[in-house]
Amino acid sequence: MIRLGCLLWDVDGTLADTERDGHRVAFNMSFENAGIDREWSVETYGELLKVTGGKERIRFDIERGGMALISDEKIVELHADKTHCYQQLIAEGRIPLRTGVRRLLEDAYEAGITLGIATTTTPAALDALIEHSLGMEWFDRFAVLAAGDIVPAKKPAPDIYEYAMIQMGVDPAQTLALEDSTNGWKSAQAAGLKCVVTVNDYTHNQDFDGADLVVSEFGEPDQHAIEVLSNRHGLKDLSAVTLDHLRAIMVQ
Ligand code: XBP
Ligand code: MG
Repeated sequence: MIRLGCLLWDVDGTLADTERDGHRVAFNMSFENAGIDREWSVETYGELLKVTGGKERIRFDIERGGMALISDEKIVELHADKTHCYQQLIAEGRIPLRTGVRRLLEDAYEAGITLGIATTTTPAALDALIEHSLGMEWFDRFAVLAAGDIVPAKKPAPDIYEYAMIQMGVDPAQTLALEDSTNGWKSAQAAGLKCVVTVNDYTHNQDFDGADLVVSEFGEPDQHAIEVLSNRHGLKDLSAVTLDHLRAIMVQ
């Protein structure tokens, strides 16, 4: 029987709703700091999210004519300032964890399940979120923090998941990915992983065909019931996603 041995967590949109009020705001701050006449609205940012990675997203906006042409060197500089702005926003404690994230992390940690991070975001941005939203002790509780340019191809490529699993020495068959976007789900799927998706305002209309479970949030058992968008294993009692549900997915 296959057991749940490892949980691999996406960051942006999964641990916390960082995109609209975190990354987007930080990009706009960096554009202003650099004297670039461009502001990404909530709607525009939704379109740009189809490209993962901040530097890649800026380049994409330039290529589609949204932002004036700047050199690759300038993009790297701009993105470094964006990361700095993002760290400041996170340090202000603006972005809480999504519901159920801390509960699931703590339950899994106490159960001895290996925990890891597989994200497209920059390591410094990830570190800020762990320090200010999760807590310093989590730096030691994750077996790997796989992030950003550590692999050449970002999600939806499987590289970051594969890298994380090699680093941790875990078996894909015992590993479950937690994601929020179609790019993330495709990345996990291509790495041979089962996947639970927790959608948000930017991703609820995306395609998650074949994902193991798709929910509005992980939720809390003593709060309002979550919305279940897809439940291909027919899991019961889904008013909130629990560690038992994640275990049940692995034995299917
Ligand atoms: C989300 C992303 C990232 C962030 C910005 O990745 O696509 O690009 O929006 O991060 P994930 P950087 O959901 O896999 O965590 O600007 O630091 O690249
Ligand atoms: Mg994400």
